[in-house]
Amino acid sequence: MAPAIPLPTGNTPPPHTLKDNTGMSSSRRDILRGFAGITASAALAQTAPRPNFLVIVTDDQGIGDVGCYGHPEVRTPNLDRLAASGVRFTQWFANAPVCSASRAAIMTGKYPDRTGVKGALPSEPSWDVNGLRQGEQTLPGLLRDRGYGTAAFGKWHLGSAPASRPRAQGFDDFFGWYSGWLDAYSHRYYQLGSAPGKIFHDLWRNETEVFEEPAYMTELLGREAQSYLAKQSSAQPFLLYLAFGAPHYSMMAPKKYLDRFPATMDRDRRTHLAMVAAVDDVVGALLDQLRRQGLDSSTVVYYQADNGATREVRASSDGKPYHGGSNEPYRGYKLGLFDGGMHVPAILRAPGLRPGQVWDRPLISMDLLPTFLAMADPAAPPPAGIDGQNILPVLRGEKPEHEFLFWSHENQRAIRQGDWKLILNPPQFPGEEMPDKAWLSNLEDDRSEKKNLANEQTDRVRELTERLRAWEREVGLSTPPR
Ligand SMILES: [Ca+2]
Repeated sequence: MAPAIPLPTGNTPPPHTLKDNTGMSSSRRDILRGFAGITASAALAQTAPRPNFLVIVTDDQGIGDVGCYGHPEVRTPNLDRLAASGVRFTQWFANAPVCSASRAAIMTGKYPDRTGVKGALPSEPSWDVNGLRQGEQTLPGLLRDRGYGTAAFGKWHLGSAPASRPRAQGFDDFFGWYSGWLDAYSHRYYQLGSAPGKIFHDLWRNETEVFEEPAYMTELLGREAQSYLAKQSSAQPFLLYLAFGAPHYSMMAPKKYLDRFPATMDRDRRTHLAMVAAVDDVVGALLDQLRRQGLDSSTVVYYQADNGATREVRASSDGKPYHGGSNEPYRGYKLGLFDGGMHVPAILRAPGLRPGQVWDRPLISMDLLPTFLAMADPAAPPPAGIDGQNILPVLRGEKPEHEFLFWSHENQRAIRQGDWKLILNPPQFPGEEMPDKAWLSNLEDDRSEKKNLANEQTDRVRELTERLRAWEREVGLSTPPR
């Protein structure tokens, strides 16, 4: 057994009441004790083979769209099983409230603004959209340098220009699409919204366009991922990055998944949950495949959503703001910097991590690259030029969490320090009043960001704003008008 890890001293937050995966209440102190079971990286180096990585990213799935986050109408038994065998994070943050920027942070370990990938990249049949830059240091590239086989399946959305494509960014194999979304059966991108008309086929194996018989996209990705895993052995470690296009529009699901939910359920909610159920079935098949291969104890499985559920009208079946996804209990949606936009579900199962734990302090997607690199190569120094940090010492209580976290989206800015969060130019969603231009919340007291404390805490607003301005300068962002 690993020795007990002492609790961090100093700026320790007060005990939080929360529930573990067995439904029993426990305190933060107990959770930290639970993390005494995390294997120290030095021990990993001596005793464990280099782990494989299965990284699963879903698209526009809210934290209220996963059963183990306390939403009983959702059917995700396999994600729930993953949580029971790993660590479920209740304050995991995407680095952006939208697809491309969020994925750029996963790939690079940096704030997206540093990578040049902002917001959602356009979808064009000219295959020349610039995304990740040539020479970018990426998670797959760093692992490939260390002898890993690397594959990306599913939605890329990090650029279709040759230098930005998966195989130029560290992946050996690619099966998927470059665009922001596809028709789930014909594998065609189609423009929705104010300027419809652009429709083109977008499915590729490496650099070659491939055509499939009509097949439900989530199941097609499951087929490819399972086939990839079936070829793996302990001879060479691998990274499989599996990015589902669900439950993003196009909102479609086969009958067998729809039939799991009552016909009386709201139409869009039912379709949304059916799409999630299809993803969950694939997750289950992959976990089973790892076990059959004898690879489950040597494979890190990580799951997160790229951003929160959306409110976009173009996702809905009735021409009204979409309501099929849920970010409850958080305020806001995709494209906004209230927590609902980027406070996402996330689960990590890893060798040495005690199963069935819940971590309730903030972590962020840009931490994945240094964390996985440390697992793969404990002797490697932290990569230069990144913003993320290895989370294992944080979980062991040896290192503090990030003192500050920052987000940008268009003219919105947000900063979090401890439980304080300031948003400048916060978003207005349909049916809500226009929020004040500076919105300060204490997330410990008000996790739904309902009450603006900016007028009561002017010094704090000024200090946090100064920090935000310094961060803008550091990552090369301009200061938007307010
Ligand atoms: Ca997304």
